[in-house]
Amino acid sequence: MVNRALESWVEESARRCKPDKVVWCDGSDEEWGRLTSEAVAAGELIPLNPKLHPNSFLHRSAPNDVARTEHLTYINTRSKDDSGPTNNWRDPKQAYEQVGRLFEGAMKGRTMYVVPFVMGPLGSPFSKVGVEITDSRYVALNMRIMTRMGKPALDPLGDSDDFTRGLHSCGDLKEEHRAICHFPEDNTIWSVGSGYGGNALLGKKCLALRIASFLARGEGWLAEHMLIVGIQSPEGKITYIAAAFPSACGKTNLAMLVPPASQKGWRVWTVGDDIAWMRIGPDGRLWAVNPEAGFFGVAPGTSSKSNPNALATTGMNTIFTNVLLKPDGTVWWEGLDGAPPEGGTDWRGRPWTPGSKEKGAHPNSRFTAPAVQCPCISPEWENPNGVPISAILFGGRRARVAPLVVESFDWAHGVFLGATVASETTAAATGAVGVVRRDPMAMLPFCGYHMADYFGHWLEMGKRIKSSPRIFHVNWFRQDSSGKFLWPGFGENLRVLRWVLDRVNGRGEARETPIGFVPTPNALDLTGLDLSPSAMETLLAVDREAWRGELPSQAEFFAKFGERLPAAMKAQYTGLESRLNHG
Ligand code: GTP
Ligand code: SPV
Ligand code: MN
Repeated sequence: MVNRALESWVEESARRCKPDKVVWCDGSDEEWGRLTSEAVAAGELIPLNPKLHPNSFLHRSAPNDVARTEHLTYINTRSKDDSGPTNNWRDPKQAYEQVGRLFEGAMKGRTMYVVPFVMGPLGSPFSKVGVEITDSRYVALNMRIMTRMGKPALDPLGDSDDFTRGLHSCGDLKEEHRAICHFPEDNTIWSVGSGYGGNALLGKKCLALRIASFLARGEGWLAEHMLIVGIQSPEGKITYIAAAFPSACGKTNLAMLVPPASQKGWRVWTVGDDIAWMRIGPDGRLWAVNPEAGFFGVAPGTSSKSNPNALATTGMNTIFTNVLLKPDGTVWWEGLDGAPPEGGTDWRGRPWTPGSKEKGAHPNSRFTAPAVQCPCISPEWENPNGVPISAILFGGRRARVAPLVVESFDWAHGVFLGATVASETTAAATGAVGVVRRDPMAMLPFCGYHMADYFGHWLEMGKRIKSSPRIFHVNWFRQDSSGKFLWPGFGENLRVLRWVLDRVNGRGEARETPIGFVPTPNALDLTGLDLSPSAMETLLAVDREAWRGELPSQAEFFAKFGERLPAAMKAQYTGLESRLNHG
């Protein structure tokens, strides 16, 4: 079927970008074979050892293009106010003009790929169709793994013009010629100057979070930077939770958690590792789908000990980006099992030995792998109706202050816990690493509209959900005075999840503190865990002084929003202040 709206937009884009040819992607295996062969011939992909990594490839990006560039990412609403104080903004007319110039002739000598895709399970009322026009084979191939790409998208689209238009070109890959622009009011994304995941795979952060959060507010649902996981008890009951942690703060790991030996009979099922779209179902509960079809996961730190399921997922049909290449055609990164290899080629293509000063893999090196290959993928992961969510976790990377886990008093207080998440920055975005910043709901870089309105939307959703999920805050990253993590994390996080489930089920002991309910010393099952009582005490402590010290930075953050901050959020802040000072 001919879709006139789509065809005329492709023609218009081709007139602007002037590619040598236009290729419509169908998402077939034949196409994958052709594009990967072309990419290998062009030096964009290196084939890995076909015995050990069948149908898998290494890609090395430009050294200045290895992470999201938040300072060059824009929400271009007609009114500046609507994008809010936490987003970069440009006037849409000006942005189309200025960024349009960067696209002018940008694809000369190159091929323009037209990549139709669906975000969400096929046939689901949650799902959205997008089309990305790109001059990057690497992007087209990644989109094949990360989305339902090609024919499966054109069929449901029919002749409708209701699709997100994403235009992408690598341009000259210079940061000074880079812009990742969102026009939520036009359902349009223009991204130029980067080939990196979050900047260039437009279905992911650009559509499924920034554009989707804008649509979700209008349509009464939630688009969140959250994993979705099912936790099966020894009795066989599966409870689903969603969790928002900032980039490179543990979503993929929690989504694929392997219970430690002491936790007999427990199992974990992965539904999603990065993004959740959540709607109120006919029963009044909150239901979630994973809009993605693959994982774009952090490689460093992934090992058979920390995340065996992720390793198994990457066993074949995987694209690795910016990892180290070993002479035998396999890959390596810091934190993978065993001793570092004798030698290899680092992420920049230079010879590397364990004695090298620089890392072999970039700290934000990644794997792109199909979700179906995950050994613990949930049988429900493509259920068009999603899975029912019983608890929501917010979390951050905090060396101090924030305890291992705290439960909110109610929904509005939970929204406050989410709104005040603070976390140390990571290598997932360019800029300094390890600096504490406010990252509300882990959505600071991904909210497509005014953050104060987003808080308001969360508060409104709470009023509409019947038996709303309980909201918690967790922190796996508390350190001792020598900088060592106090909590073992990874599989052991199940112990915290079990307390969360206990609370959901009206059990689980807790003490009330000014910041919320914290487990009593015996409420967590610590059998088989080698953890000193004093470490546990620190992990569950709520230090009034330290929390009073948080207040000015919370107040300063909220002050950014002025009168637009919902009164209920102000009330939560003054409530905390008075509990800390007088409680
Ligand atoms: P994005 O894909 O950027 O959104 O990240 P993510 O939230 O999925 O993060 P991921 O699970 O990939 O973890 C990032 C880093 O944190 C990896 O190096 C992990 O090894 C490490 N990590 C994950 N969970 C834990 C934990 O429980 N404790 C500790 N100490 N480190 C963890
Ligand atoms: C993140 O940075 O949160 C990621 C990787 O999940 S990216 O898709 O590049 O945004
Ligand atoms: Mn992410």
